[in-house]
Amino acid sequence: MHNLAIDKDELVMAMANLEEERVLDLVRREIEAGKSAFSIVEQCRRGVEVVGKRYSEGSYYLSDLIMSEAILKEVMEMIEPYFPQNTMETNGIKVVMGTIEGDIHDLGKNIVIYLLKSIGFQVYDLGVDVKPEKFIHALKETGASILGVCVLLTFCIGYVRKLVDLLEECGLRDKVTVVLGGYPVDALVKEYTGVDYYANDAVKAMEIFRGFIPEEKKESWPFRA
Ligand code: B12
Repeated sequence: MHNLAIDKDELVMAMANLEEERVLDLVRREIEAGKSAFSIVEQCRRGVEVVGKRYSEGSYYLSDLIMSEAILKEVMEMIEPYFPQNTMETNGIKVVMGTIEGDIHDLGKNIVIYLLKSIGFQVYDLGVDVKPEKFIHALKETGASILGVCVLLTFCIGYVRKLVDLLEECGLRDKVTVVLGGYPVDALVKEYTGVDYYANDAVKAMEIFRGFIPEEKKESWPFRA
């Protein structure tokens, strides 16, 4: 008999090996087995992380990075309907979000934006390659109190620091909470850039944003690992 149980890392490895059909089949099976969209996206992220490692070791090429992007986009299309929708009222907390200057990676940022919008956060997406000045302008225009910044290229981390310095200069630093996300972000990067929080996966990202909603609503937060 066909065994429906999926090995814990099968999806991660199929993604890492860029086996498009297999990834989509496994995702379909995970959905049928009632796995959360949230855990599926995390497995795919881990697979794509391996793609990145193989690229930096020289065994994968740029075309393989592009392939991983295409597969991840297909997966997102498949699982989007299975994310919690409108399960809570977050009072439209405003968030300005964008990928920092010099960097065009946006898959992870778009996943976070999707999750936040689905539960009522009001997100202003500035897109990719966003200059620090443009973030400041958007914060002033919208009055948002949360700034989400995505960075994947290590040589762009300096621009994040520039952004935080600029917030200080404009007198906005105390009014805005800065959340940094992306693959290379860790405690050292947090310290260097001066941001308030950091997340390099969707689980951590959602934990941070849960902290921004009123205490009495925290129980109904829908995103758990
Ligand atoms: C797919 C990919 C691409 C795609 C990007 C497509 C797109 N639309 O984003 C393409 C092919 C275009 C690309 C291009 C390049 N890439 Co690239 N890419 C990747 C790869 C394999 C995966 C990134 C990804 O989408 N991961 C999946 C998502 C879901 O994960 P994530 O981004 O980490 O996001 C999660 C969390 O970090 C967090 N998060 C993300 N953003 C935010 C924001 C907030 C506010 C919060 C709270 C949380 C949060 O939540 C997300 C959900 O889980 C990475 C490898 C890696 N390990 O990251 C390399 C990688 C980032 N790329 C790399 C490089 C070098 C490049 C290029 C320079 C290659 C080249 N020679 O041209 C160009 C850069 C172009 C540019 N100026 O930006 C290097 C960077 C190395 C370094 N030290 O800086 C990496 C690490 C690969 C490697 N190991 O060498 N790339």
